[in-house]
Amino acid sequence: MADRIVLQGVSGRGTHGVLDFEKRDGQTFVVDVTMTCDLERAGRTDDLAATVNYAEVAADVVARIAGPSFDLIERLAEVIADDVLRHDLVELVEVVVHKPEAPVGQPFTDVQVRIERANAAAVVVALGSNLGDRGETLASALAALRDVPGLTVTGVSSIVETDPVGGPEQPPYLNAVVVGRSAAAPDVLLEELHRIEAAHGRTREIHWGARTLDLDLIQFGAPGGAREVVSDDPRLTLPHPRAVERAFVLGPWKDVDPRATLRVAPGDGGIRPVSEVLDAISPDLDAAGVRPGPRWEHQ
Ligand code: A4P
Ligand code: MG
Repeated sequence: MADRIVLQGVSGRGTHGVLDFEKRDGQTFVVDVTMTCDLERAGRTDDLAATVNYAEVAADVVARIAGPSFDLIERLAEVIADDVLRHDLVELVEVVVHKPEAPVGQPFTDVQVRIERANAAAVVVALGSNLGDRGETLASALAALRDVPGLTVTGVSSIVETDPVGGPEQPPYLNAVVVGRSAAAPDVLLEELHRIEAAHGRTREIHWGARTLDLDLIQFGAPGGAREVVSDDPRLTLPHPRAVERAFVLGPWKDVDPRATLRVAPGDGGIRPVSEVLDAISPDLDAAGVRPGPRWEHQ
């Protein structure tokens, strides 16, 4: 996939530079941004929400040029790249900062810094609890997830209360879904999830039985994207094989990311919007035993 949005020659006055007069008088900076992202859905739907709004990116760039002064254009390039990578669709960004009036001391036409940065993989984690103080457990698990090295939480669903699915007779669950970006590999992230489960008193006696905390890795990498991981390894199956049939996962997932997609089969045709999969299995969440739950504690 090599779709790109190229934004060139965004310029403004800024005070970046090491020398006093640069910080005092300012000068012109020019920025080019190249974003690698999957534009097929935008092309098919003609929907602005399915792409990256380049006007927004340009406004962010100008705000950084005119914003607080940095000594180095390397730093300016880095913060611009960080801003662009907040757009979920962007997989890779190249930022070029030109400083054509730089105090070089010799005749020259331009000096540029060019950097390339990749977005970490988009990940989806489902939380469940049906033993003990369920709300407190979910809140504490969320705090622990925010502390996982290499994991950035970008969205948290509302909590739902759900009838148990499968297993022996057991109390109702509280479920929620967290989305984020992981710089850590899938197996490393799973280990962290297991560590958080254990820290919350999780034991594994009965398969599908009641538990203080269950953390499942639902998806690693956007379906069809460069960092997607598909695996049938029983130690880590991706995407999670039962997510596709579970309203208690799909409901909160759609809540936190209405545009989310899920791989239901191999190949390009096997990627479906989560909202569609949910509608197909249970158009009525209440009838599927998924009801609004309590608010998040201490958030
Ligand atoms: N494993 C493989 N793939 C994954 C993955 N994508 N994410 C392995 C997480 N773990 C994965 O899981 C067993 C093993 O699966 C792990 O050692 C891991 O290496 P587990 O958490 O020890 O056991 P479990 O949770 O009893 O089994 P499992 O298969 O994870 O159960 P589910 O599918 O999570 O179902 N009803 C409601 N309403 N709400 C719920 O949250 N949860 C379950 C558990 C049943 N019914 C429910 C709910
Ligand atoms: Mg589990």
